[in-house]
Amino acid sequence: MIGASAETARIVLVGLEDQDNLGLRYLSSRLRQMGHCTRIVTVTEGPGPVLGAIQELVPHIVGFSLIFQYLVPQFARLLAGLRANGVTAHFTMGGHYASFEPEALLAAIPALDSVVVFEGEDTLLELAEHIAAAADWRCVAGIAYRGRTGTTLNPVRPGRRDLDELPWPDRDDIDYTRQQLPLASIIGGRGCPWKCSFCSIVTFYEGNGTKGRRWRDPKRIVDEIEYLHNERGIRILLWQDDDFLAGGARGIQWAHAIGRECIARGLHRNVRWKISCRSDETRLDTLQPLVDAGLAHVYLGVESGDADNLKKMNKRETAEDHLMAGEVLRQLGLSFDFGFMLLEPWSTFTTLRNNISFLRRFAGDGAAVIGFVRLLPYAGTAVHSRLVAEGRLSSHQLDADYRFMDPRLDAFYDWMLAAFHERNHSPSGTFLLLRLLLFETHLNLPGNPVDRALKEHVKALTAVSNRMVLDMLEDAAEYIESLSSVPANDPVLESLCRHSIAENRRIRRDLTVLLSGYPGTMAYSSCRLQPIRTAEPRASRAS
Ligand code: B12
Ligand code: SF4
Repeated sequence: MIGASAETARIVLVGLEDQDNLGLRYLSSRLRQMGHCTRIVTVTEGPGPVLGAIQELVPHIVGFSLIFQYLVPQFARLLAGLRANGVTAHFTMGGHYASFEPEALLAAIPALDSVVVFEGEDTLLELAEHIAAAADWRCVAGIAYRGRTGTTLNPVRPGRRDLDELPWPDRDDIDYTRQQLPLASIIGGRGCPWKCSFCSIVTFYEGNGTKGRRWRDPKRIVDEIEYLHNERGIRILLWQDDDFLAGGARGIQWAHAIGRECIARGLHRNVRWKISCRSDETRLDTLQPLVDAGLAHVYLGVESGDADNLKKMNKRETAEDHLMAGEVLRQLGLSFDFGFMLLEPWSTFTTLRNNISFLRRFAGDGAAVIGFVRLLPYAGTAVHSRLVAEGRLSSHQLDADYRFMDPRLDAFYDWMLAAFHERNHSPSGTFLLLRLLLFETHLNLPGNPVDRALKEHVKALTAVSNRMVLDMLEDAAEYIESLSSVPANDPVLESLCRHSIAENRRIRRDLTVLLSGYPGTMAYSSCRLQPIRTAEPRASRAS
């Protein structure tokens, strides 16, 4: 039925938008390509802004993007609020969690009419056209809905092989020029050939038969970059490919082809890139051509420095790979940050200690800010299935959770959340500020020359903050391991927690003093815009 509807469909799209939400923006551009009318709204706690958009557009469908599983309760409240306000449009939802657990989602959100599984561009289009034409939408491939005898899951719609058939994401409503340093998200390909046990990327794209990596054409990608720079003023590109260099020699050739094309069009002078990749791909000969083309920042999926953890995570990498990657990034003079899961469901005090000493070697010098979480078993991942098989998966409002094998590690985790919440998870906490400052002080753009003194100062402060965290982690781990069980309100742990918070505040004060001398920096604005938050919830999501 695609394209056959005489009726123009009206669709409001709702989702979280920390950075450009490319999922929603690809959905919107595909719908617009076929002549339909869309509006994108950022999800909020109350129904206000979404309701406003609905009242203006009077949509046939409201589509919600659930890429983050932890947002289920917030979406449930939002949808209930919209229904309570008299909205009768068809409500559908898509994204990773929605694709893996459509039945649970329909049960959790009674206001939902359907769920779109896996990539949604063509399914949402067909659904919208059926609904706008008042035709029966229950036959649309790639959706789930409540049938008479339970959830009906229609046959999955096969994904497109050729991503170049899709129009560029719809960015019409974004005013990039309002940003201090305009930055945009872009995606060069979809999927990843690796099989890390905590990651849902593999199973998500396996789900609609597009397993592996699909690349867009480098020249067309650079057309999009050229448009973003020339027409929209973009200076920083955030590549949202999960692993930009995935795919072996072919993946590297593809990345280099983009780099060459950027240089040929002169874009390397004014546009800088951030990519995500693996440590074993972080080699001088691979990255140097990308640095020449504009690469400025790398996010490394390190995840662990302990051999047993890395095996459980199926990372197929070693601590040495990570350390070598760190050296390459230092040699190239790039700023970098990294994902790290200090604890995973099979952790022991030995793996914990190994991780702490790895972090000291990896970033003790302050080249990157040390942050850490605990592995969460997201739906669609091998870890999730393994915990189900072991009978260890617990769940709170659909947010999957677990307890450690050694209950003292639960006590350690609770302590860790309280001790570092302010530093690691507050919107203007030391972690985010130092990350931003490391990025800014390495960024070499015309009109934004590197300030060497500030750069050295930031690195030194980062080293102080990192060492404080590692010392605290070590002390708490050693103390807890020496106990047979951990009493509630243990005075030693409480004192360590207070000490950690006080030390972090001292470092943050030094940072504020330093920043007051650099009022032109993004970090300064970010620090002023967001006062520090002091709450210390035991939120499993903060992991
Ligand atoms: C960019 C990104 C971010 C950005 C935010 C992006 C934004 N929207 O603001 C940042 C860096 C902030 C981020 C943070 C986090 N992220 Co993130 N992130 C991504 C990433 C790498 C790319 C998203 C993207 O652009 N995809 C490309 C588009 C085209 O695909 P898509 O979003 O899946 O959309 C398609 C379909 O899902 C579907 N669809 C999606 N929405 C809808 C809606 C409707 C109505 C329909 C019909 C269809 C549909 O159709 C779309 C088009 O085909 C994904 C991985 C990935 N490849 O998707 C992880 C991912 C979404 N992140 C993930 C996680 C875990 C996190 C964090 C929790 C990490 C952490 N521990 O802190 C945080 C939480 C963020 C927060 N604010 O609370 C997980 C989510 C797992 C889960 N099930 O919850 C993912 C899947 C990574 C992974 N490998 O596991 N993230
Ligand atoms: S964690 Fe990264 S490398 Fe591993 S499967 Fe996911 S996207 Fe690929």
